[in-house]
Amino acid sequence: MHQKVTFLHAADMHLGAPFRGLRKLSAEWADRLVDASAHAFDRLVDTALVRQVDFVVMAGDIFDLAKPSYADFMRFFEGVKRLGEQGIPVYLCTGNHDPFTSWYENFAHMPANVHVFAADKPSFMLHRRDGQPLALLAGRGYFNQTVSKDQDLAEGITRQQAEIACGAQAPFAIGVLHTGLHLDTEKAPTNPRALLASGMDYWALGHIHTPWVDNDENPRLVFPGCIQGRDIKETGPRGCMVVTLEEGARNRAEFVSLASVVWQLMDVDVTGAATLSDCYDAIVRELFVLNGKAQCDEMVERIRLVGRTRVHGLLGDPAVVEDLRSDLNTRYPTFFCDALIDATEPEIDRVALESEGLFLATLLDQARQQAQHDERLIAYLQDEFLHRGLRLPTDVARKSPELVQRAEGRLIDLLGQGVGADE
Ligand SMILES: [Mn+2]
Repeated sequence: MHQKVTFLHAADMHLGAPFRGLRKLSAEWADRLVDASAHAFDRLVDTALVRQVDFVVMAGDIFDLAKPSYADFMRFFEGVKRLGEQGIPVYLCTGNHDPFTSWYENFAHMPANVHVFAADKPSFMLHRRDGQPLALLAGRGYFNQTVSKDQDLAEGITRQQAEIACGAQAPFAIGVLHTGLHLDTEKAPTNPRALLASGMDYWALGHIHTPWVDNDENPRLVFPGCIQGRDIKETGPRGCMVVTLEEGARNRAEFVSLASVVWQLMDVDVTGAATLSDCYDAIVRELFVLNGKAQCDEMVERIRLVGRTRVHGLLGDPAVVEDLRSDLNTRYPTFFCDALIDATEPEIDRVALESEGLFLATLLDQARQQAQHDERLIAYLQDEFLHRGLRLPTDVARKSPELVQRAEGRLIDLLGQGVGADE
């Protein structure tokens, strides 16, 4: 019979994260996000119970701080205890936020189902089911906050070493590390090829906050990401992986969303909006569309208004934009817009301008003709950059249509404001 193991792989829970940046804008939303982290952790425990996993692996940064608050510690303690009551062990390693040295005192008080990997050397554990070896677990945690970037935490972690240390063979072998892998070379990096050659079936990794797998078809190196996004750099759903390893089959890592507040960056196209109220309606429509896709209760979003609109001039006034933002935040309490950015362009009525034969129309026509000859435009820019001792960015050719459009908008704005005119 083919053996099979199912486990929950989580990392970077960052319990107690203070959401400092957001706190300056809205204390209420910063508090909501602190709660959201704790709720995401509770949901993690619920997921493990509902899925009846064999065990849970946590790959570091369980707490945001080296010295967690009593409330955060108890939240964690109660959660892992609930797992223990259903016979589910937890195998964990420490991370750079909550290294071994600062946790050490607290380990003595962990429920008996929690097993912590050593941090001064590789350590090995054997998980049994019905008395039979099912999985070897091998890992090593962060010892203190500054593991040297030359120190390879994966060194000595192989299936063979695990078999020797545990005095047993098992159908599955799982590595557990908090590492930057090759994605963050500042934080205990290690070589992915060496991990794949170690004889481990699966590496449960932590540190990278965005979900990442080395291979969609057969994931072996996996970051589940953080369980709750902390700022606008951590957009989209966040959660954990439910992993199934089966003899003779490919690995499966199913992402399970846990965050109740999701961060989003959104562009709202307000092309053709004739009034501020049209802009407002366009934003609200887009908010609900995005929220439907985001699998979350609440959303913090950063909105960029784009497109050509008659209200471009009005939106140039920061007070107007701020009014629009605060109106949104008052009327829709499940969404919070942390910043509203105007990136609109003025509406150009070319036909009208050209028929009047204005200076502006002639100018725009010239600009448009120039823009159509890409190589001439690039040569001109090349000269201008050289003249100033600068190197022309390599992506300028690809971006040129967008740059020309922006330059055009800027020109119309400046002429409209009378810049350069005698005053
Ligand atoms: Mn982290």
